[in-house]
Amino acid sequence: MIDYTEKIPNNVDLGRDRVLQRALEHWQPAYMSWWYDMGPTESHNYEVYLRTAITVEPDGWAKFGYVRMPEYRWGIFLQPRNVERTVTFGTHKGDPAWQEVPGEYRSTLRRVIVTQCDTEPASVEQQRMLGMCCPSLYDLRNIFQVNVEEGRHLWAMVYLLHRYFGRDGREEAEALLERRSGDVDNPRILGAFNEPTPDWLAFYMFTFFTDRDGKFQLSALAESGFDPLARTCRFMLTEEAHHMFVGETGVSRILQRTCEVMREHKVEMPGDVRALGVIDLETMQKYLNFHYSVTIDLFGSDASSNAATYYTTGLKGRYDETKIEDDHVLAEEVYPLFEVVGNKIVEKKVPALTALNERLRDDYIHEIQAGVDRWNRVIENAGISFRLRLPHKGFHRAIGNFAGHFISPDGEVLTKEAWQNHERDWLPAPEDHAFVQSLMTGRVVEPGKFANWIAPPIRGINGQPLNFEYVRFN
Ligand code: BYC
Repeated sequence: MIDYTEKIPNNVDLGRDRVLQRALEHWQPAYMSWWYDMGPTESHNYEVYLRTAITVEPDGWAKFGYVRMPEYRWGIFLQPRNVERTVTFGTHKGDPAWQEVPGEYRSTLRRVIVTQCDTEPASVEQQRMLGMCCPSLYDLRNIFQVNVEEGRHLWAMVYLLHRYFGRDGREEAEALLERRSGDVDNPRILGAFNEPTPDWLAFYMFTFFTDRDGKFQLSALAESGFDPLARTCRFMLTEEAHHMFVGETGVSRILQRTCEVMREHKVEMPGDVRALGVIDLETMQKYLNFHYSVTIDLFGSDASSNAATYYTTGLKGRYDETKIEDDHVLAEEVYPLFEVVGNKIVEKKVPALTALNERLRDDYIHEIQAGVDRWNRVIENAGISFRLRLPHKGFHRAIGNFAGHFISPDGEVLTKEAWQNHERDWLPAPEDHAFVQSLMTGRVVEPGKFANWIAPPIRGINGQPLNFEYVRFN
């Protein structure tokens, strides 16, 4: 059990390292100040029915109860150490896993940790206004749960920076509280984390698509030969599952509500559907296209020498590395990539080591497709013929081989003009955003009530009923 009377709850024996403890206690007020400025708007007096980690054991790792959010106990939890763990891939394969940072990999490792870490506060910043237009208390509680846990993930990574990277690490930890999502002068590091999340449909799409990038990246880092990073990421993954659940069920509930209204009123045309106060399926497809394309950019360039270095040096593995049956060195392997030649997309085999970003992206796409299939079953069960589709992986890309090309959702290489002629059919236009936001002008906070554009969930949180008072406003 984690001791919650400590200033910084932890299972890393922080009390034994006074210097580190003081450094983190010094960072804590800066974090709180960031939370007050950039955390959920107007939430400081609310009491929220939240889960808090109390142990890192797989069963019963969290407890539920009301918490005033600024008093949430953001702690540092690592999965317990396995003393026999070895590096499982790359040139150090078979060596004992590192408990300290290997000097020669210090700056590379720091860069990977900072990039991961930067996404956590970014997402809180992106979502900070959404509580003001929530569709129910249940959903409000869920977004707050996601937000406090992203805050905890920031703590998890900042611990690594402070503990293992000395002064540079402390400076990076400060910079993490200074960058701002979407800021022109000091933006967040990765593209998708500078995009606004202006409404709840965007929020659910983000938690379905982008949090799942988090899952895949954390899984790859959980294979790291640097053991403290691996153990940190393992525990973060436990919390991540709920975030993706919020996204998948959120979109699913919107689809269900739209389909119910379409059937009840026998309407199909987007304008008629919108007139009934629900989100048309065509708009859902456009949001999907946007969130999918900006999220697959997060995996980096298709061919990347950085990715090869991360792997060979044992710092970042593949998804489910230890379950893959091959030599875990990949010196001889090849992997297919796609590139645009003239007006065609052609396959090209490259050394598998350089294609590791693409491979992780493909693993991700495979899992995403299964989620989209589940959404389509909601539409199919309502007897409606529309189907959601993942666009071609070259569609609307800003990173990698497809960047600078104009690829249609069907995978056709177009001219810039032809693409622009269709852009409004494929991506949310300002009027689509305006419509979605017009449904979300105020918040629905009566226990058990849900906004007209979304169906209630099947069950409440932690066995509580749907009309439970998930948030008390005081
Ligand atoms: N936007 O060699 P390349 C999550 C940069 S989400 C802007 O292809 P590499 C979460 C790249 O940084 C998971 N820049 O890159 C979700 C590099 O710059 P430097 C986050 C981009 O290194 C929801 C340059 O382009 N975790 O946890 O192979 C809520 C050359 O690129 C982008 C991680 O990403 C982009 N989209 O791969 C909350 C894991 N893509 O360094 C949380 C850690 C690339 O040359 N990060 N660039 O200046 C990594 O493993 C790698 O940095 C990347 C990029 C996979 C992101």
